[in-house]
This record gives sequence, C-alpha cells and structure tokens, in this order.
Amino acid sequence: MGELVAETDEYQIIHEDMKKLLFMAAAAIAVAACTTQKQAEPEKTKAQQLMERLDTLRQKGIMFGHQDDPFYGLTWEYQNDSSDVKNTCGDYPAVMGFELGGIEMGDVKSLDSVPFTKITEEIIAHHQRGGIITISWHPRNPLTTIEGGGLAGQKFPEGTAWDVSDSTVVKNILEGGKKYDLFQTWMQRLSDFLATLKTPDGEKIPFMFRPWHENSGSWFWWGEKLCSVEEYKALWNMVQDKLLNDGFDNIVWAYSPGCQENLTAERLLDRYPGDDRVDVLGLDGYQWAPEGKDAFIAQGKQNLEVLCQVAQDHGKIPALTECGLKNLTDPTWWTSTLLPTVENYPISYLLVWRNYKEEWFGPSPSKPDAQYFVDFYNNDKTLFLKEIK
Ligand code: BMA
Repeated sequence: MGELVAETDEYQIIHEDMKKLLFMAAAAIAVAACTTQKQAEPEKTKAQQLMERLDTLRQKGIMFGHQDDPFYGLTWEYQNDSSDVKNTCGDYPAVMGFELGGIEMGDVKSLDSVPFTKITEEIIAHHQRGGIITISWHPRNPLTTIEGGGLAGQKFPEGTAWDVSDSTVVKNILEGGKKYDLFQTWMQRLSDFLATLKTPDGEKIPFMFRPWHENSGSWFWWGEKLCSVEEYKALWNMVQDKLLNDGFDNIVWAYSPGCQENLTAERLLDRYPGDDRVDVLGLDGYQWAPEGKDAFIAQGKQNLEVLCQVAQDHGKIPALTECGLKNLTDPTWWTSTLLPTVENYPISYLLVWRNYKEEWFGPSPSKPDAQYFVDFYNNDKTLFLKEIK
C-alpha cells in the first residue's frame, strides 16, 4: 500500500509537471500565434487606408475634384458651407485641393490670399464630411525671395515659384548649397502646418501631397531646364524624408508631370522618384485655347493611356491631378470634351483648378456651362461627395 501511495504521489507530481509543461507550451503557442498574426497584419497607416479607399473607389468611377472649393467662388467669398460646385449641382466635390504657397515664409495667408487657419478648418471639415484632400505647394523661390516680406501681394514672377531667372535654385537648397539652411526652415514651417491637420479627437487626417508638379515644363524653379534629374530627385527625397522623419504616416505621395505630345512611358518616368517614394501617379493637363477641343481630347486620351499602363505596371494609382478649360469658353466642355477624354480610363480622380474671378476652371451656377456641368454630375462615371461616403 505504502508503495502504491508513494507511486501515486510520484505519478501525481509527474502529472502536475506535465500539466504545467502543457500549459506553458499552449501559452507559448498562443503568444506565437498572436505575434504572427500581428506580423501578418500590422495596423494600417492613415496613408495606406487612403490608398485602399482610392483604389476601391476607382472601381466605381472617377472622382471630381476642385481647387480651393470652400473658400470663394465667382460671386461669393468665405461663406459657411458654400461651394460653386455644390451651388451648381447640389453636391460637394469628392476631392478638394488646397494650396500652401506662403506657408514657408511664415505668412498668415496663402499666395492665393486664403488664411492658413481657414485652410486647416476647411481640410478638417471636408475630411469630416467624408471627402478626400489633396495638397499642392508652390513655395517661393528660395534664392531670389526676400525672407521676412517685401513681396506681399506681388505674385509674378520675382521671388515666386514662377521665378525661373536662375537655374541653380535646387542645387542651392540641397546639402552644401547656400540656401540649404533657409530651405530647412521652410520645410519646418510646412511640417508645422501639416501637423495641424487632425480631427478634434487628435486623429491624423490622411491627404495626398503633390509637391514639385509639372516638372516636365520649365515654368517653376524646379522645372526640367532648371535642375538635373539627380537634383530633382534629391529635392523630392529631402522633403519626403523630412516629413516621414517627422512622423507623417498619413501622406499619400502624388507625382505629376505635365501632359505632353506623344507621351511615352520613358518620358513619364524620366524624373520619377521611385516606386518606394510615390503612391499616386498623375498628370496635369489643360485646354488653354478655346478652339483646342479636338487636340485636348486626342492628347488627353493618348496621355491617359500611357499613364494608366505605367501606373498599373508599377502598382500606382493614376489620376488627372489638374485639368480645366480656362473660363469655360466652351460651355459644353464638361460633357463634350472632358467626359469623352477620361471616361474609359481607370483614373482615381480629376481636379479642376480654382474659381478665381479673373481665371476660373470650375462651374458656377450663374454661368452658361452650369447646365452641362449638371449633366456631367449626373453621369454614372463621375463621383461626387455623396457617392464616395
Ligand atoms: C495658378 C494660378 C495662380 C495661383 C496658383 C497657385 O495656376 O491659379 O493664380 O496663385 O495657381 O494656386
């Protein structure tokens, strides 16, 4: 008996040990499973979430975008909830474009005279109503502008983004250049502004950022004839690395040269910063001449064909990042020109530039193009705010 008891005790001890071991093994497996699950599905950044949203919406149609939409129109300025687009068709644009030129100077208002506090407010408002945001930046010329003012109200060209009088600007803001320190300050001011783009709960707002655009032309200080390919890429990387280091994981990076005759994939990519540095691949293309309809359609289709193919090959999202017919001199433009140009291409969005009294690209209820814009709005292919929520 005694022996048996002893045996049983031993058995029980072994049994307890085994239970412990089994428990520990199970716990280890559970922890490992948890870790692998975490590794397989890291939490998505705001930028990744926006990318997925863009990609999903692209299956549904082409989003309509308008620059500076909530600030002013052809007959009004700074009225709550106003928008020339909404006043024409009853809905806000899906995408709104905002411009930060002037933020680098520490200015209170942008180069288009919009207070930066208003820009923050309207970006938050558009995000909260379910809309998508894209940001452009036309910083002044760091070589020729006068820090601390002196150029207020003066737009073209000295000291501005359009000042192409000196082709060493990019070189001079890169490491070793005489305006390196100044440009570091400019990037910090940009970063400080972008940090204001948060919801009242403190969540970062995702947005597209589209710096150094139309670089295939030579009308900005970062244009083709004003810097080498290496300098251009170094400029792109410098700003991108600064913002990534500052923790902006809510930025979708958009690269957009200009539309051009007989675009080829090589030409489109000749200054491309790289697959690891770009998310949206776009083109900017306008119809400048009232009689340029056929040429716009032909070139637009040819360019979008190349754009969409290259975007697909590189896993990027294509978009017509700027377009328009200045002052809508052909009121039918929305349906006779723009729609047939874009309708068969899987672009994410198109954006028309601002409605400034002297130069407008969006619709306005008082103008003859309004009725055609309503048809454009009603077309199945086009997406406005209510259709993307
Ligand atoms: C240009 C014009 C300018 C404006 C600039 C930046 O195309 O509209 O009047 O300052 O864009 O928004």
